[in-house]
Amino acid sequence: MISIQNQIVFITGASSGIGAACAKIFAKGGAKLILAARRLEKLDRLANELVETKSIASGNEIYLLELDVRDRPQVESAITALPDAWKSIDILINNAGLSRGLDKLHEGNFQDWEEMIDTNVKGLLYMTRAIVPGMVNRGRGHVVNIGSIAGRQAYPKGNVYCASKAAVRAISEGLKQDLLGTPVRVTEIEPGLVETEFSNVRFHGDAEKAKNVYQGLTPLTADDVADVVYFCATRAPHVNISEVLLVPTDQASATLVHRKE
Ligand code: NDP
Ligand code: 8X3
Repeated sequence: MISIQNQIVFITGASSGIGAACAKIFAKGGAKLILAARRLEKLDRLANELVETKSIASGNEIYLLELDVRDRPQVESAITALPDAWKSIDILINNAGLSRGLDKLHEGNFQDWEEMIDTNVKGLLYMTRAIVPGMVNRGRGHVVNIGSIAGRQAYPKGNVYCASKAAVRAISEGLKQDLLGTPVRVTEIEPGLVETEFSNVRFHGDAEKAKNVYQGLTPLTADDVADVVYFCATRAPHVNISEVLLVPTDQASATLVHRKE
């Protein structure tokens, strides 16, 4: 196991769910955190909590970025404008992502499609393109992409979300190949059902529908996923965990779950 102490960890989508849980576990390990999302007030609250709970030594160990990963010029200028002390990013966690809608493809909503593809695929690419060259030049780095079980197996009405996560899988594999010969590592984490704001966002704020997704089963928590991300990031430098599929015990595949009556 390697220490995460003083490593600079950039987490996209840190305002909620898996990203926020990653912030907490990496803070406890002594990392310096760059936390990015569109909702700056939620990042502020998380940063205060990390300082108050002494998970992090001081506010100086956290850098907050109001960032929409879909906006390429914004991504590029945010990375370029990082203060010198924050430029040498060691770990990039490409976590920002979302699903929108659960509709048959031929009845799908264009805006939902564009939001998913722009965030889950293009946003992840923009972040990777902006940060990985520095990792290659410095001869150290690790990219952790949050994919999904949905990237391995499509499910009814999941169509475009599943396609976006299949793209994350292919991009992760391609990046690993392209970085061969450098010390930069690439990991893709593919969770099954995790109870976060995910379903609430998918159903455009319909809390009842969101709750039903996890009805009768014990889903993963964001902390369960963050724990695995942390495990991957703390292996010895010669160890690259390329892919991890983690599901609740109540889930066997993207379409097969066990629910109590
Ligand atoms: P949440 O909705 O709780 O968190 C999503 C995060 O992504 C939020 O912090 C949100 O921040 C951020 N985000 C969304 N769009 C953008 C954007 N354009 N720019 C910057 N940040 C953005 O869901 P999860 O924690 O569950 O999701 C995290 C990742 O995990 C996603 O990639 C998701 O696809 C994946 N995943 C989730 C699973 C689940 O069952 N929950 C299972 C498998 C994978 P803000 O709105 O403030 O910008
Ligand atoms: C999130 C898991 O099965 O809801 O990627 O698509 S699922």
